[in-house]
Order: sequence, then C-alpha cells, then structure tokens
Amino acid sequence: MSLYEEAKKYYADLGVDTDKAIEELKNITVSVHCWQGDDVTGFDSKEALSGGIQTTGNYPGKATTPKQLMADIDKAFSLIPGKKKLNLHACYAIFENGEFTDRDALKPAHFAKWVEFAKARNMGIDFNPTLFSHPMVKDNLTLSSPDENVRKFWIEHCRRCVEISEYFATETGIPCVMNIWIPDGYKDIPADRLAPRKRFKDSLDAILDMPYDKTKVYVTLESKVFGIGLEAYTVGSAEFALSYADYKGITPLMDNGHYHPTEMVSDKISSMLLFHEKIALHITRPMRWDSDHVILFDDETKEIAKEIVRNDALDRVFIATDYFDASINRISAWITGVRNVKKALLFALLEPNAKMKALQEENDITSLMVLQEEMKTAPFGAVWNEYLNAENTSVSYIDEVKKYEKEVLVNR
Ligand code: RNT
Ligand code: ZN
Repeated sequence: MSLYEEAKKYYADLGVDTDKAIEELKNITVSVHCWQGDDVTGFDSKEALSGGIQTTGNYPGKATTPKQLMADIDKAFSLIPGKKKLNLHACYAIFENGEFTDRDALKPAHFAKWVEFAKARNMGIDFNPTLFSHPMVKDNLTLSSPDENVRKFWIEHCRRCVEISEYFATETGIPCVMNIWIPDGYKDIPADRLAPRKRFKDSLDAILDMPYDKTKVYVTLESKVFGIGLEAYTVGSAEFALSYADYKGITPLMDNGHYHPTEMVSDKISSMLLFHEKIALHITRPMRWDSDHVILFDDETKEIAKEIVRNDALDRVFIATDYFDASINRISAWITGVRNVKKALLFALLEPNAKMKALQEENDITSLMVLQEEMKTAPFGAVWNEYLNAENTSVSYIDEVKKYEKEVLVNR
C-alpha cells in the first residue's frame, strides 16, 4: 500500500474522505500579495516605505522593474499549488516612456500590463489603494488629515482605485476585492481621538458614494491597532472598521497582525460570519508585533483555516496573504507562506468536524480533547503530498529556488 492509501484508510476510519478533501482544496483561491517580491516598494515613487510598516533584511535579488516582478511571480506561482489570485497595490502602476502619473490621476491603462499578465494565467486581480510612501502623507495622516487638500488627494486616489478595480473585474471576469487600509495615527497620546475618525468616516463616504458595480467590486476595510511610530493611536481601529463596514454595507477585513498580541483572529471569525455576508482576511504571522513574518504551518494559521472550513464559509471568506520578509530568498518566502495557507486549509478539511461538534454538544469534552490531539499526528503529510501530485507541483522546491537565485536573482 502506498503512503497515501494508508493515510486514506486512517482518515476513512474516522469518517473523513481524503479524496473529497483534496478536490475541495483544489477549488479554493488564495489571493497572493505581489509586495513580497520587492519589499513593498512599488514602481511609482522613490520614497522610503512609510505608514508604520517595515521590511527588514537585505537579501540580494529583489525585483525592481515590472518585468522582474512578473518573472518572480511566475517562478513563485509555478511552485504554489492550486488556484491563485494576484493582489496588487496602486503603487505597482506601470508607466512607460518616462511618463509619470500621480496617484490621484491613475487610470486603468496604467494597469493594462497586469491585466494582460493575469488573463494569460487565468487569474483574477485584487487591488489596494496605496496610502503610504508618498509626499502627500502629511504628519502620518491621509484620509483623516485636518488638511483638506491632503484628504482630497487621497479621496481622489481611492476613487481612481475603485474605477481600476472595476476594470480588473470586467477584464478578468472575476470580481475584484479592493481593500482600503490607512496608516493614519499618532505616536503619542492624542488630545482628540474623535475628530480624525470623523474625518476618516466622511472621506470614506465621499469615496463610496461614487457609482460602482457592487457585483464586480467588493470594497473591504482593514483595521489596525498600532503601527511603528504610531503606537498611541490609529484612526482605523477595529471598532471603527467594523462599525463603518456595517454602516455602509462594505466588507470588514481582519489582518491577524493587527490586534493585541493575545487576541486571536480565529476566535473572531464565527462572530463576523454571523453578521456579515462576506468577510476578508489578511493572513500573516506577527511575531511580538505586526512583523509580517512568512506564514508557517502553525497553530493560529490552522485555527483560522478550521474556522473557515467547519463553519462552511469557504465561499464567504476572501482569503489573502500579507507578509514581507527581505531577510531570506523572497521567492521561497512567497512559496512557503502561501503553501502553508493551503496546507492549513487541507488540514481543516481533514478534521472529523461533525464528530467533534457532536462531542461538544454532548459535553464530552474529554473525548473531544483526545480526538483533537489524535488529529495532530494523523498522517496528514501523505495527503498533502498527494494533493501536490494532483496539482503537478513538486513536494520540494528549495533546489528550484536556489537555481533561480543563482541564474537570475544574483545577477540583478
Ligand atoms: C499594514 C496592512 C496592509 C499592508 C499592505 C501592504 O499593516 O497590513 O495590509 O500590509 O497594504
Ligand atoms: Zn494587511
């Protein structure tokens, strides 16, 4: 018997169909962030990364042109199994022949190359306005700034982004998730927490009052508890984002690096699902702070996946990755992190969920604990490898990555 056959039997004895789990995993799309390839730099500005986020490390070979970034995405995606979507930021606009257009005037044409790229690979595109690393970020504020010109600039930027998102959806035939995240906040104790939030609300209203096709563009709003240099206060807090999403009928987005260190996004998902048709996630790995480490196959990633799967919410949760590590090979970082999201989803699909829920309802917590612990050492690896096989993706990827590093990355 092959390893997979043995594993299949092991899971079948628990009432779990491994073939079915593999088929289900094949249908799950993960939206992969483009910004792992170049440390969130983009192509439209020479400004340093701002907004209270930080990449650390100086590993050789980072992509500095659209061509390089696309080649790196291709390399990484060839080693990531299953369905993917490409998640772009507005700062990845592609300008040609020395042209430059500022963010408040961006047009679909600046993303035509990306559309061509995505279409040729049968992928949808998700999008993000970029409200950082730009001279119009004044005193760490954008949409909540007291300066009307600053607010106007960023409102216009976001409106341009809605238009571009609609273009992505129309061109690819796949709806576009457009996520708004602002870095706005204060390093030290503010005297007025309300006024910036009121201005942020009004700015969002001004953006979202434009007409757009809500079957094509899902606008999401991402909250955050603090940023580097923005320790005391962020305008777009969890309560703000959740309340605003409710008030305006848009989709809330939770990034699991954006909460207090002992708060778990996995625990929040069920509540959010009860009250929202759709929710969105940025999966990352915060280590001691919102450090955006590469996603591992760790407890919280597994727990997040379980909450999506056992609540039958695979079609209601927009799953995206968000991390940036510049200290290791960036292609490997991409592959490892996204594979781990898929791994966690498969792990969740292989749990005897009905049985576990029944044990809880019967209050047989003793048996539940025993079964939960047993699942941790079930022959999961054999099923994962079978899935990789079914998707024509090799189990190991380090040799491929090293080869690409030697032939391409170090020569940049
Ligand atoms: C920042 C947010 C946000 C960014 C990207 C680049 O803390 O997580 O999602 O990481 O927009
Ligand atoms: Zn995020």
